[in-house]
Amino acid sequence: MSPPLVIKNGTVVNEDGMFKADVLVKNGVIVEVSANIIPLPDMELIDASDRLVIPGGIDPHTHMQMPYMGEVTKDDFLKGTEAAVAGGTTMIIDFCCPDHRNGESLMSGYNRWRGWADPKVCCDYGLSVAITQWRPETAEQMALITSPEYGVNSFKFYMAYEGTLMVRDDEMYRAMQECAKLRALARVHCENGAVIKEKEIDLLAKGVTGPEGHTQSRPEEIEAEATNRACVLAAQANCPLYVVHVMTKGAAAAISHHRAQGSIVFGEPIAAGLALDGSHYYDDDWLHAARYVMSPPLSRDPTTPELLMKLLAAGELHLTGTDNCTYDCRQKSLGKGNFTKIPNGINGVEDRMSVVWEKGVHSGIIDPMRYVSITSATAAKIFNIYPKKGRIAVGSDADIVIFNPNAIRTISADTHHHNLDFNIFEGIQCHGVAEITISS
Ligand code: DUC
Ligand code: ZN
Ligand code: ZN
Repeated sequence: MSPPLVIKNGTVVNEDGMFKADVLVKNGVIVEVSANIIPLPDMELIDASDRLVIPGGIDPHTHMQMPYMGEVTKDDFLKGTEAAVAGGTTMIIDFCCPDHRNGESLMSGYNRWRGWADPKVCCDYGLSVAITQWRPETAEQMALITSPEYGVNSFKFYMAYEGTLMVRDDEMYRAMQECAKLRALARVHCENGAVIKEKEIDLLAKGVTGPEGHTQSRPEEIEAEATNRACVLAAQANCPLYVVHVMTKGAAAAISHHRAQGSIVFGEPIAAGLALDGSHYYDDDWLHAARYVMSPPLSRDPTTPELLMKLLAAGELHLTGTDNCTYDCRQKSLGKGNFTKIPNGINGVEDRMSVVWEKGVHSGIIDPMRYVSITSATAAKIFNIYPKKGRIAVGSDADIVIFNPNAIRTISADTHHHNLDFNIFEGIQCHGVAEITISS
């Protein structure tokens, strides 16, 4: 049991206001937020002068320890959550992918993921459960896993990765109807897996084998088309929709269009998409280019990252994640000679809080309150854990970051906490550093 903790002299920032206040924490919960709390001798004290006191980040999109294509992502639930906490994130929502296509029940997959995560995590976490096939037993299993005992309230659908994770439109539509019945959220990876597969075949036949083939097989229009289709199917099923990793202007435009029709759609850009563009896929160094291979790919339009931030500012997009899915250089090298074999994934969970501050607040596009909204509060609301998470207030969990907006740090694999031998943000200078992270 930790002693009570007083955070003095800081500026508390919530999504709807910022003010000078001290914060008192007891037993993992915030018990007082007021001016001039006098610390007692048995209390731990943090002086937050010139610092912001913000809700711990919630990263709604990670793949820790994920088995895929015979490999497992390098950040397990220990290293991944260590990296998260080091960067000011105190909760992740990870994707549990049961082998449902081969008959594994959703509950068995859920138990597998809990078995990996529970002994290792050093912050709170939740699970979104992927449905990779519609089977006679799927509806019943969805109902069971969304019961209060298990706490799942969202499902994930992949419109890519044919033959492994991808669901057909009819399957997704059926499952979305079920989501609507259960009042669960449908989260969708929007790409056209069938067309991508044909494009990959064509490119390889033409001798395009390097990482540039990855982006060429996935034109931006394909993400926009799939995003539109997901929005249409969700509206037909009367189901709220959450589009994961919005990477392109076209995908963002599809979301805006459907929101304007009255559909409930949330859009999640990721740290990588807010800071980087697809020019990396054409780097002369094969390994450099391969490190950025993820799906959907980084946008080929260099003006996309800033526009995505502006759409977050305008409320057209809603929250930020990372798609943290780390494969190291050895694993990336499995795709030498055939870009389709490069494991898809990038880092982000450690650097999101700094990258979003740099590209959003430091650049002058958003204010600190909007920053809190897009890094924690909106995620907490969408996943029904607000204001326990995502707010500095009496009764909220003591997931708190002491954030120094004046500090500068340069991102590097030499200093990061990931279990990864590179960092896609290498060399980027960020104003804004999570100096102390309190998890409960
Ligand atoms: N995209 C990736 O790049 N990796 C993991 C899964 C995904 O959708
Ligand atoms: Zn995805
Ligand atoms: Zn993902």
